[in-house]
Amino acid sequence: MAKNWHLQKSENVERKQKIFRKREHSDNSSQRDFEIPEADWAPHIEKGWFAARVVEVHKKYAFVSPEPTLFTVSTRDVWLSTLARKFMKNDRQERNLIAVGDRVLCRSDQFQCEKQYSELPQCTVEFRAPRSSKLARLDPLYLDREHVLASNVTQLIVVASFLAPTVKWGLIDRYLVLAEEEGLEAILILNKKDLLRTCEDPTFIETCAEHCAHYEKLGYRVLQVQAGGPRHAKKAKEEIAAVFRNQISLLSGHSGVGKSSLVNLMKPELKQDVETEEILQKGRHTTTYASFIKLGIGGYVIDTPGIRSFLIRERTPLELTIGFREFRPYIGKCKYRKCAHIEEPHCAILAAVEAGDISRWRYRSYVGILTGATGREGRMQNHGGEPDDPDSLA
Ligand SMILES: Nc1nc2c(ncn2[C@@H]2O[C@H](COP(=O)(O)OP(=O)(O)O)[C@@H](O)[C@H]2O)c(=O)[nH]1
Ligand SMILES: [Mg+2]
Ligand SMILES: [Zn+2]
Repeated sequence: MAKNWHLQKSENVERKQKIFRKREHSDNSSQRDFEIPEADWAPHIEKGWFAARVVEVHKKYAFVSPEPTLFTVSTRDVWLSTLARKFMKNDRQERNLIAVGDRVLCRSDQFQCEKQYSELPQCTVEFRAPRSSKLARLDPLYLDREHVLASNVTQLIVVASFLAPTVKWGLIDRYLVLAEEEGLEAILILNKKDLLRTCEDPTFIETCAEHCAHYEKLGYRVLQVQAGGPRHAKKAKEEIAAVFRNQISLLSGHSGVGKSSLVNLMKPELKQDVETEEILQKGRHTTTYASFIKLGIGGYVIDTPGIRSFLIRERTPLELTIGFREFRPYIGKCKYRKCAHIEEPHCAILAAVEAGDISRWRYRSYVGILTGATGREGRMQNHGGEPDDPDSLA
């Protein structure tokens, strides 16, 4: 199996190089002209132009909220926006030129009657400020292109439920890799603690306790809470609020784990729909698009949709070892410079796993991501569900 992996990997490298060569030669000017540092916006600002925050991105349009100076956005003041035509090209490396959390410069279209197809005020997004951080997955339609899920967040909150749905440690690790790469603090919230209390499988309970303790040992903050469900206690609220307050948090995790329930504890400007168990079992998601929500306790949260496919772009073993913080002390200590830490002799990481200094399940996560064996769940459903649309913003 490992041999096959090496073969597959070299083919992938070749394919990737081809893509990069193509990119170098393709006209990527639309992306370049679109991104302008905020300090350089002033000469472009004319009457009717305003700074805003992207609060929701749909396929053909986005919602933005005016934000004259940073962190003054009211997510109740919503404008319907489209992207300036000149930027609607299909030669870009990113599926979406704008993402939730982007700071943008908009031109009001209030008086252009032909565009009036909504009650909301309308505008065109002319420029975007560079992103201080971004979270992206691979576009399920074009695997050489990124789908930016959110930008400019200050922390990543990975939400999982112990049960219903059962926690997937591998998914948590994939999110942690992204956080490490972006230099973002990641916090784990393990929800539905009440269900764990009534669980009758002692091995599962033990594994959960061990894994949570291990993440804490690695330096991640871990909260075990009950955000909703029957008779949920209010006392967890302050502990949760302390995590969200005055941050721009990106909430990620499978549908049904309790993300909206968590947001609703933080006095959001817009109350979030909480799925009923019945709807969840049928597999329908009401939160389809990520949205930027102002919290009454201070700060903002971006709630991401229940994404079925969370495939992160290919990484070299070196890139990936950086995403696993406990692997870092061993970087450069293997016999072979290009060691992938799979089966090579005198591998420092394999030795650390043997010695118990790196946990076996974190190591398995590493191998899963490296070989592309994890994260493909439901990719086919998604593939069929999303139309091939070059003008799509989402
Ligand atoms: N038992 C229990 N159910 C919860 C808890 N938190 C949320 N739920 C329920 O789980 C379901 C999904 O919650 P929701 O917040 O919509 O999850 P989201 O899809 O991640 O936004 C809803 O029926 C909630 O009532 C919890 O701590 N315990
Ligand atoms: Mg939700
Ligand atoms: Zn190695």
